[in-house]
Amino acid sequence: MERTFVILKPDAVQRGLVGEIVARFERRGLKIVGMKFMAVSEELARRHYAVHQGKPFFSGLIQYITSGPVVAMVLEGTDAIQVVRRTIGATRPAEAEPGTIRGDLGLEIGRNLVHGSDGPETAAFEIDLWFGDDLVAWSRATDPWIFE
Ligand code: IDP
Ligand code: MG
Repeated sequence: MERTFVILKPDAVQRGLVGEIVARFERRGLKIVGMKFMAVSEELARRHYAVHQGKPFFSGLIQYITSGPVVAMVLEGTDAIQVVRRTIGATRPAEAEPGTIRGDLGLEIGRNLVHGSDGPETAAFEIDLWFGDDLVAWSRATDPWIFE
């Protein structure tokens, strides 16, 4: 079983899309093991997006992610990292497939609604950065009908 880290970015919260987006992950079968509604400090934003430091969009990205509250989540499931990335869709919403979150709900790269970890090392780093040990391992009643 794999875990991955997700952010519903400030535009998702401001547009009232939290329920819509969480519902897509739930329906997919992913299990919520961490979730919090929070303001993002500039320090946390810079650490989270450290790999993008120096790129032309970096300061705009920090401004975007700190511009309002977010919902941070840890999701668990079979191949959760890849499944979440594919459920979210391409970074550029205009290129994201219809049926994906970005492909159904977004238009611009700087307002692309959701973050999902891009690999096992990133997921481990991001889960630790945002949640530490503040996760809930639980047995879900539907697990046997979702996980074989
Ligand atoms: P990802 O979120 O699909 O993993 P990354 O390439 O890791 O995409 O970029 C992180 C975030 O930075 C994107 O989700 C987007 O919000 C923002 N971003 C990336 N490239 C650009 C750009 O060219 N212009 C504006 N924002 C960008
Ligand atoms: Mg990324």
